[in-house]
Amino acid sequence: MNTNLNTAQVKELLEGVLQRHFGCTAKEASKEQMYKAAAITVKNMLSDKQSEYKRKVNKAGAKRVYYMCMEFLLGRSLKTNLCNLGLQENYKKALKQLGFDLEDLYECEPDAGLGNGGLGRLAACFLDSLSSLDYPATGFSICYEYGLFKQMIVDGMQVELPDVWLPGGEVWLVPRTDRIYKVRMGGHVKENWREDGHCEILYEGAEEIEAVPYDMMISGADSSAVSLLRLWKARDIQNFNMGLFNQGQYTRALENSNDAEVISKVLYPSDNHTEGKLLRLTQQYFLVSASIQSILRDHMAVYGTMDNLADKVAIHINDTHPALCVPELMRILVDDYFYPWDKAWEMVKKTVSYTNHTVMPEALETWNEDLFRLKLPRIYAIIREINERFCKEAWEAFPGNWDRISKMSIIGYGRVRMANLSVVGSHSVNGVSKLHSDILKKTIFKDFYKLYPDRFDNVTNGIAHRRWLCYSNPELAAILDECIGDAYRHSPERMSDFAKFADDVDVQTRVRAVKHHNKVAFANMIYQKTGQAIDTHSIYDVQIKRLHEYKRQLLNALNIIGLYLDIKDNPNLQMQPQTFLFGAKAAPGYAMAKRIIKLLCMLGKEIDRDPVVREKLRVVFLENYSVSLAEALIPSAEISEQISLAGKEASGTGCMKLMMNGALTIGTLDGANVEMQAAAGKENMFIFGLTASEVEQLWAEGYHAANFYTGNERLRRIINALTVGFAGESFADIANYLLGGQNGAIADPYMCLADFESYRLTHEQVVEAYKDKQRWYKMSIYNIAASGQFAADRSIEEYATRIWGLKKVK
Ligand code: 26W
Repeated sequence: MNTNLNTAQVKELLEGVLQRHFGCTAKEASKEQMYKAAAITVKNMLSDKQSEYKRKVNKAGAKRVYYMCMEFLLGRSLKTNLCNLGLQENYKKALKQLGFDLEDLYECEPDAGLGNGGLGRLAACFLDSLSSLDYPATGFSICYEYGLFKQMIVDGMQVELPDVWLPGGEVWLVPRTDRIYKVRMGGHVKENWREDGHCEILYEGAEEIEAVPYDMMISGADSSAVSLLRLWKARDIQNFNMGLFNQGQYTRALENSNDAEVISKVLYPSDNHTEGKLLRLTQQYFLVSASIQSILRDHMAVYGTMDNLADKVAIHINDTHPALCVPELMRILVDDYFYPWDKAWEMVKKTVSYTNHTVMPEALETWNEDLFRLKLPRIYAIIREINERFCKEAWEAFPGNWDRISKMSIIGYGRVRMANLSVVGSHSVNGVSKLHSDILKKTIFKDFYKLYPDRFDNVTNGIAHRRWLCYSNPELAAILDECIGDAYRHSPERMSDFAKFADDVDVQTRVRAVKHHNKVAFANMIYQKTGQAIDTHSIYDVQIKRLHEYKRQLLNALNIIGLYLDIKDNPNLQMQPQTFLFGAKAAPGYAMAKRIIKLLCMLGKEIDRDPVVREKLRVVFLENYSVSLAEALIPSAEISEQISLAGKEASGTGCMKLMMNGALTIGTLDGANVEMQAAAGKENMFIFGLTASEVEQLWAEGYHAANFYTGNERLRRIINALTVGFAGESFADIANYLLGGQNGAIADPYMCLADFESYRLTHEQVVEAYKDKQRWYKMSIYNIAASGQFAADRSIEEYATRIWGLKKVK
């Protein structure tokens, strides 16, 4: 299908879809119907384009990458697709003629929130780049009926509501009932040695579940490629009682049919924390088994042999969640295609690669061995075999070193360790920032690094710069277009040319005017939605990310309390008005995270009640932080808070989005901040606090949080104020958490108190710098110019060349 449509053709398409799908004319259509009609026209174009691209890839015999991930945090699609296809203007005009405003239609689309945070959003940004750079790619995930919960704040408390995204979101999905696979779980396996020398594996009493694919087309910007995102939905076949159904007892027949379908019901809402629940393991195997079957079927259809699998297929496991790809691929190669073990193992390792996204110990997945064996008996047997052979290899490398080998073993102390499985079964293991990749080699994968030094690599994360800059901040992008031309839209490294304009007062003034325009737009949006008023002349100081102790929203809160006390002490205090904006969801079972949300809300409430304070200081907790909210907020942000305890944040990607939109960063030397500072220049970022090695050292020496309390009067007052509380609620529990004294827990485990003074002083410098607008916007321009390095296009080129061995197909 032609994607060069003029306005009349767009109109005709829209009217046709309205008529066929909704039986109405444009005059009769509601906004929702028109949104759906627009989405359907785009989906159809992309489907055609995708088929055409697939033919080209097959003809070229090109290698493909399959990106396996339990999460894809896509957000909305209509705007990105129209922009990528260059159709936004013509759709706008056509819709206007039909009596609709395209911006209004964008608002009709629900976010596809099939992810928790960084990991899932990265996967979405990567598919965008893969399409834009003409690499053949497919993403695999689960078609959760409910994505990440909707957050409501009631009296300062987070309340979770189900995220019903499918009415409205389903228009992007193409059900492929011709590509259903069966996934087997439970039961027993038996071996049957046949006369031809092959061992047949028989499954007895196993449960069979159908995996039904729903495909989404992921467009690229002015490219030939369209990536496919295949989402699996579980369908029960066994428990559905056909007998009853035929007898007309519909409801009874349906009663049992939900068992297996819970697999794709809901996304687990915890980030960086495993719960070890059997359903989660079931989800993981369901995703892996259906996807590997789909990959191999398509491969056979094109090549008719598995022998060249590793030359034509790259399978990437995004964190350990899809690590069962390794034994599942072994299973099919050995059991179904009768490859000898060693040959199959070489193929698997050559095919699979793995990215680690966190070093938080509570995020490392391990499964109870007995549970695992019962649920996945064949996979368990295969992992045993992999492990036995691996331990022999390790023994040869480290003879007699039991201790080391038992740490590296895939099964140990009654647990199946997914990280070890991932390292052993991949040819490449990478971290997501320089610092993180170094930490991996020094800590959790130290022994593996000794054994396989060449296997370890780094690919620093990146973001979809077209979505996060060009499409969500078009005014800023227009300044770049004018100053340096628009080549950066496809070659983000070209953004560095913008540095030449850092001292140009006219450009500074324009960047400032755009920032102000975006601040006003955001304030208006929030006012309309919630009635909360934001002072557009205050500085927008933004911390947006999942709520986690290590990310230290609490450190930010402590500093705000200090400022609050200052104003209470001296109501005439002259200061730059500051608005602290927070967006964060807490995992539903994460008590401390929920308390910190409450603290931020109550602090905001107390300040709001005080007419003197609220002129100078505001705390706004934005409900239900999501991709769409981020797209509206980030263009307006002035200060970016990246204040995790050094060594904990693997990379961070919000930091990159904020930098690219001209915010200045206050941060620790953690994750990608380290490389951001190197790129933008020391003088253009505000770095504070302990470094990762200082943190290690302080732990080793013994960290005594209470010493910081007794030694710092300001901190003492702040923590005492926590105990007294805000808006009628005491936060003595948080004071205790910081100072220890309860149940022998470590006091202040993320060292907020150790970093407090350095944070406070640096924050003062940031606000001081804001006074000099010329200096501020010079720094801002340097940051924007340096941010091209953090585009996902750069990350994907690195993966494609160094790890996956892909070639572009144009
Ligand atoms: C099993 C529970 C669980 C769920 C999610 C464990 C771990 C995760 C993710 C790996 C957590 C995550 O999203 N990590 C983030 O990944 C981003 C993309 O690489 C990084 O930028 C963030 O620093 C990292 O926290």
